[in-house]
Formats: sequence, C-alpha cells, structure tokens
Amino acid sequence: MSAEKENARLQQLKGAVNLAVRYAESSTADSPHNADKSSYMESLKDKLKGMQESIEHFEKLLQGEEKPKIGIFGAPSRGKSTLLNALLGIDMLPMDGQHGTTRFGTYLIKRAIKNEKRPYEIKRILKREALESKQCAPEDVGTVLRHYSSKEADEKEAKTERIEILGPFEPYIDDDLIFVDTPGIAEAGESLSAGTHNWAKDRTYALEVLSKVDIVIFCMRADEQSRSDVDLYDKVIVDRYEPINVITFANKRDEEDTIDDLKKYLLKFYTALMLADTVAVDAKKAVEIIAEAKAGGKNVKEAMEEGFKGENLEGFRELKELIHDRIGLGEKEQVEKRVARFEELYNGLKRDAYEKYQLTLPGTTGADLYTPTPTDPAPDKPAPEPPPPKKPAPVPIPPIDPVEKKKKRKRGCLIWFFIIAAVVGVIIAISGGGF
Ligand SMILES: Nc1nc2c(ncn2[C@@H]2O[C@H](COP(=O)(O)OP(=O)(O)OP(=O)(O)O)[C@@H](O)[C@H]2O)c(=O)[nH]1
Ligand SMILES: [Mg+2]
Repeated sequence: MSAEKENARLQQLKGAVNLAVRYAESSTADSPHNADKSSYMESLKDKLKGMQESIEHFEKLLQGEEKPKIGIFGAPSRGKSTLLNALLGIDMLPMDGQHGTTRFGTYLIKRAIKNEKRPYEIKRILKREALESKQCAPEDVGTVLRHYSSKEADEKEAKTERIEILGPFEPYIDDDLIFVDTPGIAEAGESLSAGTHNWAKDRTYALEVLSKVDIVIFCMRADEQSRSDVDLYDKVIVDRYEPINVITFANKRDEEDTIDDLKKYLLKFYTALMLADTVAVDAKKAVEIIAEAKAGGKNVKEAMEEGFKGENLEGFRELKELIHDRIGLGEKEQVEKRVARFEELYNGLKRDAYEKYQLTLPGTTGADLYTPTPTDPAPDKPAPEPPPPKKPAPVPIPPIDPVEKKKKRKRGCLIWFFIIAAVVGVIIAISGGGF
C-alpha cells in the first residue's frame, strides 16, 4: 500500500474519531438518571479524546514536530523504574522492592533548565481539575511522586490522568525521546496482590500509556513469571507493538547459565518472544554505578558508557541500538502497522459502545471497521466452540437395601447348612453308620 493510501486511511479514521468525540460530548448529559451509562459515556469520551491526541501526535511525529515516546511495561517488581533510572542517569523514580510502587503513567521529558536550584518540574495532570505543578531539586522528585501516589491510593476513581517530569535529563540513549514509566500489571487474586492494592486501576493506567507510545520495552524476569505478565505479552504486546524485551535481574542466573541460556529459557513462558530483540541487564547494578559516579563528581554519561561494558550490563549497549533501530519512523511498514493499530483500537471502542448501550459510533471506510446491524448483536466474537463430546452416561449402580442384604446372608447360610448336611449324610452312608 502506498504512503498516500496510508495517509488517506489515517485521515478517514481521524475524521471518524473527531465525530465520535463530538457525539460523546453531546451525549454525556443525556442520561442523568442512568448513573452507569453516564459514567460509561464519560470514560468513552476520555478514551476517544486520548485517541484523538495519539493520532495528532503520530502525525506530528511523522513530520518531525514531536518526539517519539517509549514506554516500559511488565508485571510489578520487574525493575521497570530501576531500568528507567539507569537509562536516564537518575535516581528519581521510586524503586522500592514492594509490588505496586509506580501508580501512574509517568512521562519523563527533557527540557532546558529554567530554574537553577529546582531544575525539575513535576506536573500532576488531573482528569477534571486544573493541573498541579511543582519545581523540584532532583533529590526531591521521588518524595513528591510518593506523595502523589499515597494521595491517590485511597480514591476509588482515578483523579490523576498522568504525571509529567520535565527537566535536564541526560539519557544514556542518544536519540531524543520521551520515556514513560508505568505501573506493574497484575490481577487481583495473583499471589502478589495481597492487601488492598487496586490492581485494576494500575492496569488501566498502564494500558492507557500503551495506547499512546511509539516504542514498547517489556521487562521480564527469568526467575519469576505471573499469569497476567505472560498473558499481556503473548496476547497484546507482541502482535501490536514489536516490543524490545528486557530480562532484568540478569545477575540472578545460575553460574553456569549464559545470557543466551536465559533467553532460551524464557521461551517456555513467553512463547512469541523474538530472541533477536531481547537483552538482559542488572539495572540495580547500573543505578549503583551512576550513584558512585555522581558521588565522585564524575561525568555520569562517561561513567555509564564505561560501566555498561561490565558483566550483566552489556545489555544496555544492545538496548541502545535496538531503540535507535525502532526510531526509523516514516518507514512504510511502521506507518502501516501504526494505522492498523489505531483502527483496531477504535473498532474495539465502537464494538463495546454498541454491545453495552447500542450506541453507533461513526464509521470509516477503513479496513474491518465494525458497523453493527440489528441482526448482528455480537459481531466479531469468535464462533462459540462446539461443546466437547458427551461422555457415555455411567451405568447406575443400585443402592444396597439392608433388608435384602440380611435375606441374602440367611439364604447363603441355609445353602451351606444343606451342603454340609448332605456331605455328612454321604460319609455316614459310606461308613455304614459305624460311629
Ligand atoms: N538485582 C537486581 N535487582 C533489581 C533489578 N531491577 C530492579 N531491581 C530491584 O527490584 C526492586 C523493584 O524494582 P522497581 O524498579 O521498583 O520495579 P518496578 O517494576 O518498577 O515495580 P512496580 O513499580 O511496583 O511495578 C527494587 O528493589 C530494585 O532495586 C535488577 O536488574 N537486578
Ligand atoms: Mg515502578
């Protein structure tokens, strides 16, 4: 398909999404007596607006007017925040060792210094209110982030839309990117989700970021996997995102195992893993190297370049190259994939709106966009699997009647009595009755 055709497809989709946003905006006040429907409409409106933003971002990206976004995903405690701290040469993102430390989509954006003493600005962008903003010294960023997390932890509804940290980052990666940290994805019921942690909320934040980023890094551990971790990777990430896989905790391998052994081992769990796109690192060690360099007043980037040659740290250099390769935007194949991903997302929203409240969002002539018909109540659902063949009904075993059981025993005794009597009679007859 030519670039013009791709662009036409994108424009059609954009037109449909714009109409859908207007439709959702005008319908939000339509159901004042149906609380469920009006909250559904609010969230539909937010999702459509998010899509609108993503499409606009993508257009600007193609024209070189915006930076690519790279997001880090995976289960809780996979070392996502640690890896980002290492890539950015900072220790700002909380990395506590407790599951569920990161609570929001957190965007790290490089910006020239505006305030010498407090060079970092943290913006808490709220869903319905004006944003909050704070200027911070680097050592205070973590405290502010923790404060926002605990502030929101008790709220049932998510108030915060995202966090942005703007400042003079000196990333190890040479390309100019926006890095995004995300909450770990888990499900209630998995062994790690003890306590009252709201995993559903975390998941929503992570998936929102996923729908916005241009490049995906997926963190995994060889010594620990979880169902939602593997499911997310195999069912969502691989098909749509061509992820870069990072095996963290590379130092936790057995002595005789090489990094290649680790990668092959993980194929058992993440069945669609592309080994060529997989690196392994000890991000904690990397953060230590950065802290030492800072304490010794050394140039952090130089210390990283040197330090990242060490054991379990070479993966950082491979990661840098993989990221650089992924930024080949403008390449036809990548554009095609991205447009298809937008269409798929919009199609999902359309289907959901129809199935829940029979709302018909505007369509486009793009590929497979779902248009409901009255005879088609649940389209796109896979045909139900035929029921498994029935097992033959077991032959019923009649219950044993205790009276009948007694009678049987009596009958048995009588038979034995007659047999013994007959045998004794025969013996007497043979012996001529000479007892
Ligand atoms: N040895 C080792 N420890 C690591 C590595 N990466 C992270 N850690 C440690 O693992 C713990 C969790 O790290 P985080 O970076 O908070 O993990 P996360 O994936 O961001 O966790 P959530 O935000 O809860 O989803 C911290 O104690 C880190 O020091 C690694 O590559 N090697
Ligand atoms: Mg984290």
